[in-house]
Amino acid sequence: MFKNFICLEGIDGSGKSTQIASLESLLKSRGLEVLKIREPGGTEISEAVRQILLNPAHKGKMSDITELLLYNAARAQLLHEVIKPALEKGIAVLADRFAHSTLAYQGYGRGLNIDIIKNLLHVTCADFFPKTFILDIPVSLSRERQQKDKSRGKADRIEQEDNIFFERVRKGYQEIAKENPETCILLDATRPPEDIFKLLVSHLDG
Ligand code: Z5A
Repeated sequence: MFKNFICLEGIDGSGKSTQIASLESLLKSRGLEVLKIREPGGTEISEAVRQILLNPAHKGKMSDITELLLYNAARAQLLHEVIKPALEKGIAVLADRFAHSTLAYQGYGRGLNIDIIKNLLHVTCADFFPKTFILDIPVSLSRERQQKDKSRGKADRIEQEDNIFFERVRKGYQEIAKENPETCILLDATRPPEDIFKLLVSHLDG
């Protein structure tokens, strides 16, 4: 695990972008150079893969295995072009989603074999795994926040899944945190953003 590689995970609307913005300001105020990334995407190739993955026109057509491999293809390219070079230069990398999204969505959500996914993630990421904070909210609150957020466009292919799918993803994240207490911290993200941020920083500094 890389100390300067930090990832925020959670279901849609759990507040990842909000916490990343606060974390970016804090790390910069501490004199660190910071790079923000979001998955899938972040390179020309990975952004092209993102368009394929999230396109609502592919709903019902894309196989679960294709989905699994495309998320990992986008990630492999991002690691190669952006994350590894940045970490090697001492730049702090803040990630909006990383490998645990694949375990939660494709593993627990889609029901693909967890051990196969873990092996695939080792092929994709080698030893590049971040310190991870999982923002935990009920699916009903996730939906509420999505509806309130007027800046959002039409729901993408994954957002169009039903609540039962997102319940499985949420449980998956809870399971991942239980299995990896050293590297994955589960935070109650129903609390106000400032409270969540204080907790997050106390874990980072502790
Ligand atoms: N996916 C996958 O299946 N497998 C993979 O391996 C990977 C991804 C990497 C990418 O979506 C989709 O790909 C994602 C998982 C899947 N699909 N889903 N669903 P994306 O990149 O387009 O979007 P997102 O990552 O899901 O999240 P988001 O919409 O950007 O949400 P967020 O960053 O977590 O939340 P936010 O923008 O910070 O906050 C949402 C709203 O809530 C906003 O109005 C805030 O002001 C408000 N907010 C935030 N925090 C709070 C608190 N604490 N209280 C009250 N209100 C708050």
